[in-house]
Amino acid sequence: MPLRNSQPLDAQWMPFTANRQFKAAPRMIVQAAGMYYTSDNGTKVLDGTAGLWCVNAGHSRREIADAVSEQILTLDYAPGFQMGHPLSFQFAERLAELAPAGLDRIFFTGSGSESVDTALKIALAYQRAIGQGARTRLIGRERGYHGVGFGGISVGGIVSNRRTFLGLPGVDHLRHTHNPQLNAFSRGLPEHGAELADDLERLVQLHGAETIAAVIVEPVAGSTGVLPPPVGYLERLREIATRHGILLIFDEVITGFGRLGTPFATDYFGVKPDIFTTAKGLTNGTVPMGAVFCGRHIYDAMMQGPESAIELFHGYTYSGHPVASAAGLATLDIYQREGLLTRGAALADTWREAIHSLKDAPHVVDIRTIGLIAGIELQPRSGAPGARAYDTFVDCFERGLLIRVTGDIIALSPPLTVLPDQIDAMVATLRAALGRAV
Ligand code: PXG
Ligand code: PLP
Repeated sequence: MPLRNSQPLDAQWMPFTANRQFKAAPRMIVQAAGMYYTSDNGTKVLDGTAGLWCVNAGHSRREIADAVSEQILTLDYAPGFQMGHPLSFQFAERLAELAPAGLDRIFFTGSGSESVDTALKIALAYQRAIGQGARTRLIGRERGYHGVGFGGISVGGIVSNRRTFLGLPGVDHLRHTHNPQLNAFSRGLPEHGAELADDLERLVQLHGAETIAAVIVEPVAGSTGVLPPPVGYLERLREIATRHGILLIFDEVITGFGRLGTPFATDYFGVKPDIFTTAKGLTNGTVPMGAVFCGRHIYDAMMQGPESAIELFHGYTYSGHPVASAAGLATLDIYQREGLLTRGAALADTWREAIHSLKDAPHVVDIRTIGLIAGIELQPRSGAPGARAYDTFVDCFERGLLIRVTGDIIALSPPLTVLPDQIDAMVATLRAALGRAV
Protein backbone atom coordinates (compact mmCIF):
# COMPACT_ATOMS: atom_id res chain seq x y z
CA MET A 1 0.00 0.00 0.00
CA PRO A 2 1.49 3.41 -0.90
CA LEU A 3 2.30 5.71 1.97
CA ARG A 4 0.59 9.03 2.33
CA ASN A 5 2.15 11.72 0.09
CA SER A 6 4.64 9.23 -1.27
CA GLN A 7 3.78 9.99 -4.88
CA PRO A 8 3.58 13.20 -6.90
CA LEU A 9 0.07 14.57 -7.37
CA ASP A 10 0.83 17.41 -9.77
CA ALA A 11 -0.18 16.05 -13.16
CA GLN A 12 -3.80 15.14 -12.55
CA TRP A 13 -6.28 18.03 -12.75
CA MET A 14 -8.96 16.67 -10.45
CA PRO A 15 -12.70 16.89 -11.21
CA PHE A 16 -15.00 19.01 -9.02
CA THR A 17 -12.20 19.37 -6.47
CA ALA A 18 -10.33 22.19 -4.78
CA ASN A 19 -7.10 20.90 -6.34
CA ARG A 20 -4.62 22.94 -4.30
CA GLN A 21 -6.36 22.23 -1.00
CA PHE A 22 -6.59 18.50 -1.75
CA LYS A 23 -2.99 18.17 -2.89
CA ALA A 24 -1.82 19.90 0.29
CA ALA A 25 -3.72 17.37 2.46
CA PRO A 26 -4.82 14.44 0.30
CA ARG A 27 -7.45 11.89 1.27
CA MET A 28 -6.49 8.75 -0.61
CA ILE A 29 -8.51 5.57 -0.91
CA VAL A 30 -6.54 2.48 -1.87
CA GLN A 31 -8.94 -0.43 -1.49
CA ALA A 32 -12.61 -1.31 -1.16
CA ALA A 33 -14.61 -4.39 -0.18
CA GLY A 34 -18.30 -4.68 0.68
CA MET A 35 -19.39 -1.64 2.70
CA TYR A 36 -15.87 -0.33 3.42
CA TYR A 37 -13.09 1.61 1.83
CA THR A 38 -9.54 1.49 3.14
CA SER A 39 -7.57 4.73 3.15
CA ASP A 40 -3.84 4.92 2.55
CA ASN A 41 -3.09 5.07 6.25
CA GLY A 42 -4.98 1.84 6.76
CA THR A 43 -8.20 3.31 8.20
CA LYS A 44 -11.37 1.42 7.35
CA VAL A 45 -13.96 3.89 6.09
CA LEU A 46 -17.65 2.99 6.06
CA ASP A 47 -19.05 3.99 2.67
CA GLY A 48 -22.04 6.21 3.44
CA THR A 49 -22.42 7.32 -0.16
CA ALA A 50 -21.99 4.22 -2.38
CA GLY A 51 -18.96 5.98 -3.87
CA LEU A 52 -20.72 8.76 -5.75
CA TRP A 53 -24.19 7.19 -5.55
CA CYS A 54 -23.16 4.31 -7.80
CA VAL A 55 -21.86 1.22 -5.95
CA ASN A 56 -25.32 -0.09 -5.10
CA ALA A 57 -24.29 -3.75 -4.57
CA GLY A 58 -21.27 -2.94 -2.41
CA HIS A 59 -17.63 -2.92 -3.42
CA SER A 60 -15.30 -5.18 -5.36
CA ARG A 61 -17.81 -7.88 -6.22
CA ARG A 62 -16.07 -11.03 -7.46
CA GLU A 63 -18.82 -11.91 -9.98
CA ILE A 64 -18.41 -8.58 -11.77
CA ALA A 65 -14.62 -8.83 -11.75
CA ASP A 66 -14.77 -12.32 -13.27
CA ALA A 67 -17.27 -11.28 -15.95
CA VAL A 68 -15.18 -8.26 -16.92
CA SER A 69 -11.92 -10.16 -17.02
CA GLU A 70 -13.39 -12.98 -19.09
CA GLN A 71 -15.00 -10.49 -21.49
CA ILE A 72 -11.74 -8.64 -22.12
CA LEU A 73 -10.12 -11.94 -23.09
CA THR A 74 -13.11 -12.99 -25.27
CA LEU A 75 -14.06 -9.76 -27.03
CA ASP A 76 -12.48 -6.62 -25.66
CA TYR A 77 -14.09 -4.12 -28.01
CA ALA A 78 -16.27 -4.19 -31.09
CA PRO A 79 -17.48 -1.28 -33.19
CA GLY A 80 -21.09 -0.46 -32.50
CA PHE A 81 -22.01 1.48 -35.64
CA GLN A 82 -23.57 -0.68 -38.38
CA MET A 83 -22.16 -3.67 -36.43
CA GLY A 84 -23.17 -5.49 -33.30
CA HIS A 85 -22.00 -7.95 -30.67
CA PRO A 86 -24.29 -10.21 -28.64
CA LEU A 87 -23.70 -8.86 -25.14
CA SER A 88 -25.15 -5.36 -25.57
CA PHE A 89 -28.33 -6.89 -27.04
CA GLN A 90 -28.54 -9.35 -24.14
CA PHE A 91 -28.04 -6.55 -21.67
CA ALA A 92 -30.72 -4.40 -23.32
CA GLU A 93 -33.19 -7.32 -23.22
CA ARG A 94 -32.51 -7.83 -19.51
CA LEU A 95 -32.96 -4.14 -18.82
CA ALA A 96 -36.16 -4.13 -20.88
CA GLU A 97 -37.55 -6.89 -18.62
CA LEU A 98 -36.78 -4.77 -15.59
CA ALA A 99 -38.16 -1.54 -17.11
CA PRO A 100 -41.67 -0.25 -16.49
CA ALA A 101 -44.05 -1.50 -19.19
CA GLY A 102 -43.65 0.35 -22.48
CA LEU A 103 -40.38 2.09 -21.51
CA ASP A 104 -38.20 -0.62 -22.95
CA ARG A 105 -36.21 0.72 -25.88
CA ILE A 106 -32.70 1.30 -24.65
CA PHE A 107 -29.86 3.46 -25.95
CA PHE A 108 -26.43 2.93 -24.35
CA THR A 109 -24.05 5.73 -23.41
CA GLY A 110 -20.88 6.09 -21.35
CA SER A 111 -22.10 8.14 -18.36
CA GLY A 112 -24.94 10.07 -16.82
CA SER A 113 -23.96 13.25 -18.64
CA GLU A 114 -24.01 11.41 -21.95
CA SER A 115 -27.36 9.86 -21.06
CA VAL A 116 -28.81 13.33 -20.45
CA ASP A 117 -27.49 14.75 -23.72
CA THR A 118 -28.78 11.65 -25.51
CA ALA A 119 -32.26 11.98 -23.98
CA LEU A 120 -32.49 15.66 -24.94
CA LYS A 121 -31.37 14.91 -28.50
CA ILE A 122 -33.85 12.04 -28.80
CA ALA A 123 -36.61 14.39 -27.62
CA LEU A 124 -35.74 16.93 -30.32
CA ALA A 125 -35.42 14.24 -33.00
CA TYR A 126 -38.74 12.69 -31.98
CA GLN A 127 -40.60 15.99 -32.14
CA ARG A 128 -39.18 16.60 -35.60
CA ALA A 129 -40.08 13.07 -36.71
CA ILE A 130 -43.73 13.58 -35.78
CA GLY A 131 -43.93 16.89 -37.62
CA GLN A 132 -43.39 19.09 -34.57
CA GLY A 133 -40.03 20.48 -35.66
CA ALA A 134 -40.76 23.90 -34.12
CA ARG A 135 -40.56 22.28 -30.68
CA THR A 136 -36.94 23.08 -29.89
CA ARG A 137 -37.19 24.51 -26.38
CA LEU A 138 -36.07 22.48 -23.38
CA ILE A 139 -37.31 23.06 -19.85
CA GLY A 140 -35.31 22.17 -16.75
CA ARG A 141 -35.64 23.14 -13.10
CA GLU A 142 -33.76 25.28 -10.64
CA ARG A 143 -31.41 23.19 -8.47
CA GLY A 144 -31.49 20.42 -11.06
CA TYR A 145 -28.28 18.52 -11.76
CA HIS A 146 -28.02 16.80 -15.11
CA GLY A 147 -24.29 16.31 -15.46
CA VAL A 148 -21.76 18.48 -17.18
CA GLY A 149 -22.38 18.27 -20.92
CA PHE A 150 -23.60 21.46 -22.55
CA GLY A 151 -27.13 20.05 -22.72
CA GLY A 152 -27.05 19.00 -19.09
CA ILE A 153 -25.71 22.29 -17.72
CA SER A 154 -28.25 24.19 -19.81
CA VAL A 155 -31.29 22.43 -18.39
CA GLY A 156 -29.57 22.05 -15.01
CA GLY A 157 -30.10 24.73 -12.43
CA ILE A 158 -26.82 25.00 -10.56
CA VAL A 159 -25.46 28.50 -10.85
CA SER A 160 -21.78 27.54 -10.61
CA ASN A 161 -22.23 25.06 -13.46
CA ARG A 162 -23.82 27.71 -15.67
CA ARG A 163 -22.13 30.98 -14.83
CA THR A 164 -18.90 30.29 -16.70
CA PHE A 165 -20.24 28.34 -19.66
CA LEU A 166 -22.69 29.65 -22.21
CA GLY A 167 -25.55 27.15 -22.27
CA LEU A 168 -27.94 26.23 -25.06
CA PRO A 169 -30.36 28.89 -26.24
CA GLY A 170 -34.09 28.37 -25.83
CA VAL A 171 -33.96 26.86 -22.36
CA ASP A 172 -36.17 27.84 -19.45
CA HIS A 173 -36.61 26.55 -15.90
CA LEU A 174 -39.30 25.60 -13.43
CA ARG A 175 -38.78 26.80 -9.87
CA HIS A 176 -37.27 24.28 -7.46
CA THR A 177 -39.47 22.66 -4.82
CA HIS A 178 -37.35 23.19 -1.69
CA ASN A 179 -39.41 24.94 0.97
CA PRO A 180 -37.93 24.46 4.45
CA GLN A 181 -40.40 26.95 5.95
CA LEU A 182 -43.31 24.60 5.24
CA ASN A 183 -41.66 21.22 4.80
CA ALA A 184 -38.79 20.94 7.31
CA PHE A 185 -38.12 17.47 8.76
CA SER A 186 -40.64 15.79 6.48
CA ARG A 187 -40.42 12.01 6.32
CA GLY A 188 -40.79 10.82 2.72
CA LEU A 189 -42.54 13.27 0.41
CA PRO A 190 -43.02 16.84 1.61
CA GLU A 191 -46.64 17.84 1.83
CA HIS A 192 -46.47 21.31 0.31
CA GLY A 193 -45.59 22.38 -3.20
CA ALA A 194 -47.46 20.31 -5.82
CA GLU A 195 -48.66 23.58 -7.35
CA LEU A 196 -45.06 24.40 -8.33
CA ALA A 197 -45.59 21.99 -11.24
CA ASP A 198 -47.93 24.65 -12.64
CA ASP A 199 -44.76 26.55 -13.60
CA LEU A 200 -44.80 24.35 -16.70
CA GLU A 201 -48.24 25.70 -17.58
CA ARG A 202 -46.89 29.23 -17.05
CA LEU A 203 -43.97 28.57 -19.43
CA VAL A 204 -46.41 27.18 -21.98
CA GLN A 205 -48.35 30.45 -21.78
CA LEU A 206 -45.12 32.41 -22.10
CA HIS A 207 -43.40 30.54 -24.95
CA GLY A 208 -46.21 28.62 -26.66
CA ALA A 209 -46.56 24.86 -26.31
CA GLU A 210 -45.70 24.45 -29.98
CA THR A 211 -42.11 25.59 -29.22
CA ILE A 212 -41.43 23.23 -26.28
CA ALA A 213 -39.94 19.78 -26.91
CA ALA A 214 -39.39 18.39 -23.44
CA VAL A 215 -39.18 19.00 -19.72
CA ILE A 216 -36.52 17.21 -17.67
CA VAL A 217 -36.43 16.76 -13.89
CA GLU A 218 -34.81 14.46 -11.37
CA PRO A 219 -37.68 12.62 -9.64
CA VAL A 220 -35.71 13.25 -6.42
CA ALA A 221 -33.08 15.96 -6.82
CA GLY A 222 -29.86 14.39 -5.52
CA SER A 223 -26.75 16.46 -6.06
CA THR A 224 -28.22 19.73 -4.90
CA GLY A 225 -29.10 18.38 -1.49
CA VAL A 226 -31.73 15.60 -1.61
CA LEU A 227 -35.05 17.21 -2.50
CA PRO A 228 -37.90 14.68 -2.71
CA PRO A 229 -40.83 15.94 -4.79
CA PRO A 230 -43.89 17.30 -2.98
CA VAL A 231 -46.89 14.95 -2.84
CA GLY A 232 -48.68 15.12 -6.21
CA TYR A 233 -45.99 17.20 -7.94
CA LEU A 234 -44.78 14.63 -10.46
CA GLU A 235 -48.34 13.59 -11.30
CA ARG A 236 -49.21 17.20 -12.04
CA LEU A 237 -46.12 17.70 -14.17
CA ARG A 238 -47.03 14.55 -16.14
CA GLU A 239 -50.56 15.80 -16.71
CA ILE A 240 -49.49 19.25 -17.94
CA ALA A 241 -46.77 17.83 -20.20
CA THR A 242 -49.18 15.34 -21.78
CA ARG A 243 -51.84 17.97 -22.32
CA HIS A 244 -49.37 20.13 -24.27
CA GLY A 245 -47.50 17.48 -26.26
CA ILE A 246 -44.32 18.05 -24.21
CA LEU A 247 -42.15 15.00 -23.50
CA LEU A 248 -41.44 14.30 -19.83
CA ILE A 249 -37.90 13.10 -19.11
CA PHE A 250 -36.93 11.74 -15.69
CA ASP A 251 -33.24 11.85 -14.88
CA GLU A 252 -32.79 8.65 -12.88
CA VAL A 253 -28.99 8.62 -12.83
CA ILE A 254 -29.16 8.57 -9.02
CA THR A 255 -32.65 7.15 -8.39
CA GLY A 256 -32.26 4.24 -10.84
CA PHE A 257 -31.38 0.72 -9.70
CA GLY A 258 -32.95 0.46 -6.30
CA ARG A 259 -32.06 3.69 -4.55
CA LEU A 260 -35.68 4.34 -3.55
CA GLY A 261 -36.53 0.70 -2.82
CA THR A 262 -37.96 0.08 -6.29
CA PRO A 263 -36.00 -0.66 -9.47
CA PHE A 264 -36.66 2.89 -10.72
CA ALA A 265 -38.23 6.07 -9.34
CA THR A 266 -40.93 5.79 -11.97
CA ASP A 267 -42.00 2.56 -10.19
CA TYR A 268 -41.86 4.28 -6.80
CA PHE A 269 -44.04 7.21 -7.83
CA GLY A 270 -46.27 5.40 -10.32
CA VAL A 271 -45.66 8.22 -12.79
CA LYS A 272 -44.36 7.31 -16.24
CA PRO A 273 -42.07 9.61 -18.15
CA ASP A 274 -41.60 9.30 -21.91
CA ILE A 275 -37.85 8.83 -21.48
CA PHE A 276 -35.62 8.22 -18.47
CA THR A 277 -31.86 8.35 -18.08
CA THR A 278 -29.64 6.06 -16.01
CA ALA A 279 -25.92 5.42 -15.35
CA LYS A 280 -24.05 4.85 -12.04
CA GLY A 281 -25.76 1.74 -10.55
CA LEU A 282 -26.17 0.28 -14.06
CA THR A 283 -22.75 -1.37 -13.69
CA ASN A 284 -22.37 -0.95 -9.91
CA GLY A 285 -19.93 1.85 -10.72
CA THR A 286 -17.32 -0.61 -12.00
CA VAL A 287 -17.16 0.29 -15.69
CA PRO A 288 -18.49 3.62 -16.98
CA MET A 289 -21.83 3.19 -18.73
CA GLY A 290 -25.22 4.83 -19.04
CA ALA A 291 -28.54 3.77 -20.54
CA VAL A 292 -31.46 5.85 -21.80
CA PHE A 293 -34.83 4.10 -21.52
CA CYS A 294 -37.29 5.30 -24.16
CA GLY A 295 -40.99 4.74 -24.58
CA ARG A 296 -41.95 2.50 -27.47
CA HIS A 297 -43.92 5.40 -28.92
CA ILE A 298 -40.65 7.34 -29.15
CA TYR A 299 -38.70 4.51 -30.75
CA ASP A 300 -41.50 3.54 -33.15
CA ALA A 301 -41.97 7.12 -34.32
CA MET A 302 -38.28 7.26 -35.19
CA MET A 303 -38.31 3.99 -37.15
CA GLN A 304 -39.80 5.62 -40.24
CA GLY A 305 -38.35 6.60 -43.61
CA PRO A 306 -36.13 4.48 -45.84
CA GLU A 307 -34.83 1.37 -44.09
CA SER A 308 -31.30 2.13 -45.23
CA ALA A 309 -31.33 5.49 -43.44
CA ILE A 310 -29.78 5.94 -40.00
CA GLU A 311 -32.79 6.91 -37.90
CA LEU A 312 -30.95 8.68 -35.07
CA PHE A 313 -27.76 10.49 -35.96
CA HIS A 314 -26.19 9.91 -32.58
CA GLY A 315 -23.95 7.42 -30.79
CA TYR A 316 -20.68 6.99 -28.93
CA THR A 317 -17.59 4.90 -29.65
CA TYR A 318 -18.36 3.17 -26.37
CA SER A 319 -22.16 2.82 -26.72
CA GLY A 320 -22.93 -0.76 -25.69
CA HIS A 321 -19.27 -1.49 -24.89
CA PRO A 322 -18.80 -5.26 -24.48
CA VAL A 323 -16.87 -4.99 -21.22
CA ALA A 324 -19.38 -2.54 -19.73
CA SER A 325 -22.22 -4.79 -20.91
CA ALA A 326 -20.57 -7.77 -19.20
CA ALA A 327 -20.21 -5.75 -16.00
CA GLY A 328 -23.85 -4.67 -16.28
CA LEU A 329 -25.15 -8.20 -16.78
CA ALA A 330 -23.17 -9.46 -13.79
CA THR A 331 -24.48 -6.50 -11.78
CA LEU A 332 -28.10 -7.31 -12.66
CA ASP A 333 -27.49 -10.93 -11.62
CA ILE A 334 -26.35 -9.74 -8.19
CA TYR A 335 -29.23 -7.27 -7.85
CA GLN A 336 -31.69 -10.02 -8.70
CA ARG A 337 -30.13 -12.81 -6.62
CA GLU A 338 -29.81 -10.62 -3.54
CA GLY A 339 -33.09 -8.75 -4.06
CA LEU A 340 -31.22 -5.46 -3.85
CA LEU A 341 -33.53 -3.43 -6.06
CA THR A 342 -36.28 -3.72 -3.47
CA ARG A 343 -34.12 -4.02 -0.34
CA GLY A 344 -34.34 -0.27 0.20
CA ALA A 345 -38.09 -0.62 0.77
CA ALA A 346 -37.53 -3.10 3.60
CA LEU A 347 -34.87 -0.88 5.17
CA ALA A 348 -36.55 2.49 4.59
CA ASP A 349 -38.24 2.68 8.01
CA THR A 350 -35.06 1.81 9.88
CA TRP A 351 -33.14 4.29 7.76
CA ARG A 352 -35.66 7.10 8.18
CA GLU A 353 -35.95 6.77 11.96
CA ALA A 354 -32.18 6.45 12.45
CA ILE A 355 -31.44 9.54 10.36
CA HIS A 356 -34.26 11.60 11.87
CA SER A 357 -32.83 10.86 15.34
CA LEU A 358 -30.20 13.46 14.41
CA LYS A 359 -32.86 16.17 14.54
CA ASP A 360 -31.54 17.42 17.90
CA ALA A 361 -27.84 17.26 16.90
CA PRO A 362 -25.99 20.59 16.79
CA HIS A 363 -26.45 22.79 13.69
CA VAL A 364 -29.14 20.59 12.07
CA VAL A 365 -31.93 22.71 10.51
CA ASP A 366 -33.62 20.14 8.27
CA ILE A 367 -33.58 16.42 7.53
CA ARG A 368 -35.04 14.80 4.42
CA THR A 369 -35.22 11.06 3.76
CA ILE A 370 -36.64 8.91 1.01
CA GLY A 371 -35.73 5.31 0.13
CA LEU A 372 -32.07 4.88 1.11
CA ILE A 373 -31.21 8.55 0.69
CA ALA A 374 -30.88 11.22 3.32
CA GLY A 375 -30.17 14.93 3.24
CA ILE A 376 -29.13 16.63 6.49
CA GLU A 377 -29.06 20.39 6.21
CA LEU A 378 -26.86 22.41 8.56
CA GLN A 379 -27.06 26.02 9.61
CA PRO A 380 -24.21 27.67 7.66
CA ARG A 381 -21.40 29.10 9.75
CA SER A 382 -21.77 32.84 9.73
CA GLY A 383 -19.82 34.37 6.84
CA ALA A 384 -18.51 30.98 5.66
CA PRO A 385 -21.16 29.09 3.68
CA GLY A 386 -20.29 25.43 3.19
CA ALA A 387 -17.43 25.47 5.72
CA ARG A 388 -19.30 23.69 8.51
CA ALA A 389 -20.40 20.82 6.28
CA TYR A 390 -16.97 20.54 4.68
CA ASP A 391 -15.29 20.36 8.09
CA THR A 392 -17.81 17.69 9.11
CA PHE A 393 -16.96 15.73 5.95
CA VAL A 394 -13.23 15.83 6.79
CA ASP A 395 -13.89 14.92 10.43
CA CYS A 396 -16.17 12.01 9.46
CA PHE A 397 -13.59 10.67 7.01
CA GLU A 398 -10.95 10.70 9.74
CA ARG A 399 -13.40 8.90 12.03
CA GLY A 400 -13.97 6.26 9.35
CA LEU A 401 -17.16 7.38 7.59
CA LEU A 402 -17.52 8.67 4.05
CA ILE A 403 -20.29 11.26 3.60
CA ARG A 404 -20.96 13.68 0.74
CA VAL A 405 -21.51 17.38 1.19
CA THR A 406 -22.94 20.01 -1.09
CA GLY A 407 -23.02 23.50 0.32
CA ASP A 408 -24.15 22.99 3.92
CA ILE A 409 -26.10 19.85 3.15
CA ILE A 410 -24.84 16.37 4.01
CA ALA A 411 -26.03 13.64 1.62
CA LEU A 412 -26.06 9.95 2.52
CA SER A 413 -26.79 7.10 0.11
CA PRO A 414 -25.08 3.89 1.25
CA PRO A 415 -24.76 0.74 -0.84
CA LEU A 416 -28.09 -1.11 -0.80
CA THR A 417 -26.30 -3.93 1.04
CA VAL A 418 -26.03 -1.76 4.18
CA LEU A 419 -26.86 -3.50 7.49
CA PRO A 420 -28.87 -1.92 10.33
CA ASP A 421 -25.84 -1.79 12.66
CA GLN A 422 -23.89 0.02 9.93
CA ILE A 423 -26.72 2.57 9.73
CA ASP A 424 -26.41 3.01 13.51
CA ALA A 425 -22.65 3.44 13.16
CA MET A 426 -23.16 6.16 10.52
CA VAL A 427 -25.55 8.04 12.76
CA ALA A 428 -23.24 7.74 15.78
CA THR A 429 -20.22 9.01 13.84
CA LEU A 430 -22.23 11.89 12.40
CA ARG A 431 -23.54 12.81 15.84
CA ALA A 432 -20.00 12.86 17.21
CA ALA A 433 -18.71 14.93 14.28
CA LEU A 434 -21.59 17.42 14.52
CA GLY A 435 -21.03 17.68 18.26
CA ARG A 436 -17.49 18.84 17.62
CA ALA A 437 -18.30 21.05 14.63
CA VAL A 438 -17.90 24.79 15.15
N1 PXG B 1 -27.86 13.35 -13.86
C1 PXG B 1 -27.96 13.22 -12.53
C2 PXG B 1 -29.30 13.30 -11.88
C3 PXG B 1 -26.80 13.01 -11.76
O1 PXG B 1 -26.92 12.90 -10.43
C4 PXG B 1 -25.50 13.06 -13.78
C5 PXG B 1 -26.68 13.27 -14.49
C6 PXG B 1 -24.22 13.01 -14.52
O2 PXG B 1 -23.66 11.74 -14.47
P1 PXG B 1 -22.08 11.56 -14.77
O3 PXG B 1 -21.93 10.06 -14.82
O4 PXG B 1 -21.80 12.20 -16.06
O5 PXG B 1 -21.36 12.20 -13.63
C7 PXG B 1 -25.56 12.92 -12.40
C8 PXG B 1 -24.28 12.71 -11.64
C9 PXG B 1 -22.82 14.31 -5.89
C10 PXG B 1 -22.51 13.83 -7.27
O6 PXG B 1 -21.93 14.38 -5.08
C11 PXG B 1 -23.54 13.55 -8.13
C12 PXG B 1 -23.27 13.15 -9.44
C13 PXG B 1 -21.97 13.01 -9.88
C14 PXG B 1 -20.93 13.28 -9.00
C15 PXG B 1 -21.19 13.69 -7.69
O7 PXG B 1 -23.97 14.59 -5.60
N2 PXG B 1 -24.36 12.93 -10.25
N1 PLP C 1 -34.26 -8.18 -12.83
C1 PLP C 1 -33.52 -7.72 -11.79
C2 PLP C 1 -32.11 -7.39 -12.01
C3 PLP C 1 -34.09 -7.54 -10.53
O1 PLP C 1 -33.36 -7.08 -9.51
C4 PLP C 1 -35.44 -7.84 -10.33
C5 PLP C 1 -36.04 -7.68 -9.01
O2 PLP C 1 -35.44 -7.15 -8.05
C6 PLP C 1 -36.16 -8.32 -11.42
C7 PLP C 1 -35.55 -8.50 -12.65
C8 PLP C 1 -37.57 -8.71 -11.27
O3 PLP C 1 -37.58 -9.92 -10.65
P1 PLP C 1 -38.91 -10.56 -10.05
O4 PLP C 1 -39.78 -10.96 -11.20
O5 PLP C 1 -38.40 -11.72 -9.25
O6 PLP C 1 -39.56 -9.50 -9.19
